[in-house]
Amino acid sequence: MAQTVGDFIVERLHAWGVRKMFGYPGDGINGVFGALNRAKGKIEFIQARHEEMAAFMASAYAKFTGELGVCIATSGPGASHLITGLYDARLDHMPVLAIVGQQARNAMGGHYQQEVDLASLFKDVAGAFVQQASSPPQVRHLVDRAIRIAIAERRVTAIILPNDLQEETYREPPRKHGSVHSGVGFARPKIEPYETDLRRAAAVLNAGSKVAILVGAGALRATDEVIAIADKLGAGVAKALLGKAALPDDLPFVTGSIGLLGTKPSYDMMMGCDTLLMIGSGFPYSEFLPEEGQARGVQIDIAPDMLSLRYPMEVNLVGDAAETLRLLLPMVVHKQDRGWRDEIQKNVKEWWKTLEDRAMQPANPVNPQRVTWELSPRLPDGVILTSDSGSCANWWARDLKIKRGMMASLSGGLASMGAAVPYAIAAKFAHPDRPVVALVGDGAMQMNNMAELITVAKYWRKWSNRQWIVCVFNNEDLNQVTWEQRVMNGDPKFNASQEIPNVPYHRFAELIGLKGIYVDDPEKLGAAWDEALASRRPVLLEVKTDPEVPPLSPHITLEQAKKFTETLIKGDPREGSVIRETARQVLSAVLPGGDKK
Ligand SMILES: Cc1ncc(C[n+]2csc(CCOP(=O)(O)OP(=O)(O)O)c2C)c(N)n1
Ligand SMILES: [Mg+2]
Repeated sequence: MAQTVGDFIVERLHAWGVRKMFGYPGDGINGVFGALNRAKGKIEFIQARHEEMAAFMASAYAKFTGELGVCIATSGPGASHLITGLYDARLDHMPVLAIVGQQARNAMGGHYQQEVDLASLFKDVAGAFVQQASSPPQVRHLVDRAIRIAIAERRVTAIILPNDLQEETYREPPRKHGSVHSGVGFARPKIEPYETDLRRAAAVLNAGSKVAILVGAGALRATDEVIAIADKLGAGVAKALLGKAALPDDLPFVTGSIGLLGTKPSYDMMMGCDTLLMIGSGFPYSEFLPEEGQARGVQIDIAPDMLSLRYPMEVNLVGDAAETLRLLLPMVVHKQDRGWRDEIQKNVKEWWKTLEDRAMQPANPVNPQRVTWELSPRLPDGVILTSDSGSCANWWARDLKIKRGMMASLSGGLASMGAAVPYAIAAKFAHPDRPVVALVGDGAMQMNNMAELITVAKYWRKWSNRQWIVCVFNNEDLNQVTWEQRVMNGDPKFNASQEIPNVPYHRFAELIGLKGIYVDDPEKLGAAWDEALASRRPVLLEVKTDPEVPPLSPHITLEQAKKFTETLIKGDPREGSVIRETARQVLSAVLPGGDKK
């Protein structure tokens, strides 16, 4: 049989090194699925329950491997379902290629079934490169460009394939005017700044006496270099959410997460520093960085458009984090005065005690902080950690003490619900030998993570390491937003929008062949984690957690405290228990390190 366009595409993807593809079938893309079948496993197809989940998987696969993530869907609804997952990749700068079907060329423009203007639909999310194919010889350069641009620019790209074209016999581009003759391959360049700019950066860093470092996902492969420069500068290091695994939390000068999900030592360090060194981070909230004019700034980022975006920097260096730091290190002088660092280390030590105190506070029935607190010392080597968006992301960011060699990621820029389980599945396809733990709220579980457990049930036997655990925080509430309504808006909890049904998640897991564990007693949490980690079958650990434990930012402004008090005056439906729980935690957070505004 002659090679079809579908066969050629599969062949070409393979030539580019693609070995895995996440997706869902449909007649708009059958020509490529037929080719995948004929290719006999050269590229493994992983079937999700929903195209959005396949796109999250492609995004997470790119995060956990550093390679291109690929997702595939049919025309119309399949293609439109991909969009949110693709935005996740787009906002976190991940290289992802989406391959989608389209109606037959002769039908297009005919208000035909499942005909959607996909080039327009994908134009924003895949703006770096989106093209609809119209003839066989065109497909070669569409694949080559879509992949090269995705990898080189760390962007999302898309190819739209009319279904009849997929079945046509492939033809190479003819040697004549109007043909494009492209090729395969890309070698990542070494990106580093000029020496004069490095010297300017070193001068700023050497002049400072209180240096704060902020690292993000761009520093994930620069752990040793960040430690080395932090040591020389006598600095502390805060970590943006996507940079959680950049530095281990057992280093005494690592202040942990920053921002709304952040820690007090990170906040205090930023408020007190005279110099800010930011490495590979797009951390969005400027109010958690020094006030303009307070500190001199140096930033290192591989993407020029991310420079001087959150804080006006004096020196902006375009470069790979590790390469740039290696060049910078010999120019930086070891600071003799370690007072600043000692202070940071003292704050960090106290903060870990505060977190333990908070985790051990009684709650009704289980304090959600204790769930992650108990997990922390039990984290297996090399574990990959994911979290959904919701209150558990606070505990994931603050309480989990990550160690060297572990990986951690979530939907950062988009902060979308529904990403934790697909991320945790992709983690297994990226590294089948590593344990995986995902934290998920009950709302996010109901939204789509529950259905994706069926994907786990389908594939887990293929994984060489079968430790795969999803921990569900069952609080019958969309808790993060409940607290945002209370604290940010001064509104009481709106039961109609916030309360969600109680579902026996662990029993659902059991129904589909996974192991289910249920805990509603804080004293049994440790043993439950031990049991889950010892299981050689994927586990759903359901914990009945208290929605009245506030997932609050480390600094609460007086303004927010006032709004919160207003909610009580307006009559929050949970007033009694809210007052009880928050008297312990919220107000204590306002008073000691509270913002003076
Ligand atoms: C797709 C999507 N829809 C809505 C939101 C807004 N949102 C953020 S967290 C959250 C609540 C999540 O509830 P749950 O999963 O139960 O976690 P909890 O906060 O209760 O721990 C909502 C609605 C979002 N981030 N993403
Ligand atoms: Mg919830």
